[in-house]
Amino acid sequence: MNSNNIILSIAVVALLLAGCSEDPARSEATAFLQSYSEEFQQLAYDSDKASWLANTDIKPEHDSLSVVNDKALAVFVGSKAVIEKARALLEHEDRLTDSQKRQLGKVIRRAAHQPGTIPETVDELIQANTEQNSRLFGFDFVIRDQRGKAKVVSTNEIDQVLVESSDVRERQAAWESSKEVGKTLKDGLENLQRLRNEAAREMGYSSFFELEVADYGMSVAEMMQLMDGFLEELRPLYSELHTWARYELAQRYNQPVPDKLPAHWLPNRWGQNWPGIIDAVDLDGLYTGKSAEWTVKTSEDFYVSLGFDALNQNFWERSDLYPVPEGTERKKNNHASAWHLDYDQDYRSLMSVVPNDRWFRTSHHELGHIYYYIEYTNPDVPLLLRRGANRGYHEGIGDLMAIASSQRPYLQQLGLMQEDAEVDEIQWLLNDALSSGSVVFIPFSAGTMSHFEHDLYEENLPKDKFNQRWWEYVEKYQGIVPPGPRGEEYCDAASKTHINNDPAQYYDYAISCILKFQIHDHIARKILKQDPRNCNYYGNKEVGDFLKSIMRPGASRDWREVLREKTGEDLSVRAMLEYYQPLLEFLKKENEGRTSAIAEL
Ligand code: X8Z
Ligand code: ZN
Repeated sequence: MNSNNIILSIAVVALLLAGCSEDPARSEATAFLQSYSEEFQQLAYDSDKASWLANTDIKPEHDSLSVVNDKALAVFVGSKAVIEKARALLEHEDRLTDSQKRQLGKVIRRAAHQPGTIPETVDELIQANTEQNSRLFGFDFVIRDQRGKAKVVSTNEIDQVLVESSDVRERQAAWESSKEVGKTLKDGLENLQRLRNEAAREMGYSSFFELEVADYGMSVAEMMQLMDGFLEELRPLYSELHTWARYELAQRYNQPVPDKLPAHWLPNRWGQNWPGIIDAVDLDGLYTGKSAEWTVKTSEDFYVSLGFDALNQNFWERSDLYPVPEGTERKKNNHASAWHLDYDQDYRSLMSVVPNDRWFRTSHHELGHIYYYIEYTNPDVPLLLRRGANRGYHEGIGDLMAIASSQRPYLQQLGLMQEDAEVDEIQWLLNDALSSGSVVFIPFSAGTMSHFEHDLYEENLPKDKFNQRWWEYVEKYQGIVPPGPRGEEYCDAASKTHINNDPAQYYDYAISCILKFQIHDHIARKILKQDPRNCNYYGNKEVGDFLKSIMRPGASRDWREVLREKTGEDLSVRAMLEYYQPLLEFLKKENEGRTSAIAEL
């Protein structure tokens, strides 16, 4: 055999070997990811179980237990060995599979929340997170009656005053009471700002904000551009709604028409949605005589009608779905959430459902998260990719079902509305634009929240500017002003749950809002062949299959590709603007001769 033949033979053998055995870089990644996932699953489960207890029964001993478990998880996910191995594997990126690269990205970003190279900071951060949560949800909100007698109230009760009362003084008292909690959270927020940034910067991110944005495969500048684009394109519609509301509410409260909307005039503590303003559409009234249990069961039934399975026994036994009965000492986190504790069959929801429109929608929203968990918990999706295509998708599925559940044909089918009920289409649409996750939500989510958190982390906003900056953005984006001076003794941003315990991620909701209109538009027009403003998903298995095809791969596919494949479009406000087009025409006429207080951005 001459030397040429020898070289040829080696090449043939190498080719054959390459064909039948895996690239060593891939095998190494497979082995690492498998052992990481197994350990992660166990530790995360322990940490989630302890955290569940700390959120459903707030007391110091549960906080301590949660801290211990969080630390054990952090020691593992942030360990130097994990960071070094993941980085080393990513050095040969081109030899890894797409799934491996995605999983390693998740490993790195998880480590960046708690890098083991700065253990004191990580310990402090875990302690501070837990304390902030307990301070937020352990807080006693107090309202004084006309005789000055103080009464401890729940946030559900504060919300009820803000939705129902037409007494401006009573409204102001409720609104002010809802902001008191912020004062107690201000030092904690400053501490968290420092610790979160230290952790992210240790791993090379410019800030904690950049770390959270990185999960979308986007830079901070790209994310802020996306938010600013949403704000600009929806501004004309928002401006008309804002003008309309100024005049409408001034008349209702018998006050002069203000330039900017006073915060306490609005039916939500942050002005993020304005439900219940339209007299012609009494959605809360639909739920008179219904129970909280009915609300959650009806949401489940909606999903089941589309071909999803019934929720497992574990969900019904372990979830904490209703307010703590009066006279009970226990305190719980009163903000709705959905949990996937073991990345497998232990999924639960934490809510405080009472039978009204807000909780009807919220219950659909939370079950959207739960059904997403169920769908991507399948053998094709590795544990680390059991997530939404991006976090916005996770928020979007349940919100989509909330839009679907508020469509008239569905409400009629449930018997909540008479078949022959006379409905003023435009008033219905107007109510819809003011409801949660709709037009008035964008200035809050893409504007106030995203810009404030951007500044908090990216610019290290100093504590003595927290409140000033917050209100600057509330006025600029939402056209809302406080009822009186709000100096730096307050921290009104921190009265919003997410600022404390779901930080630097509120753009998720803005994205989910835009996205859900695109998916809804596709379902209504292409699958149901019905009007997107008047359609019924109930019982349609094709709709269910379409949703499952989005949910089932979890985070194993690129979110942009999924959107393009499923709707034929990139992320765009088109569908949302079309949905509200008749409303824009109506409001322009309605507002003729009135001045707008919403300037162009
Ligand atoms: O926090 C939530 C959900 C839990 S993931 C209830 N939402 C945002 C909020 O309440 O501020 C849903 C819409 C926006
Ligand atoms: Zn959610």
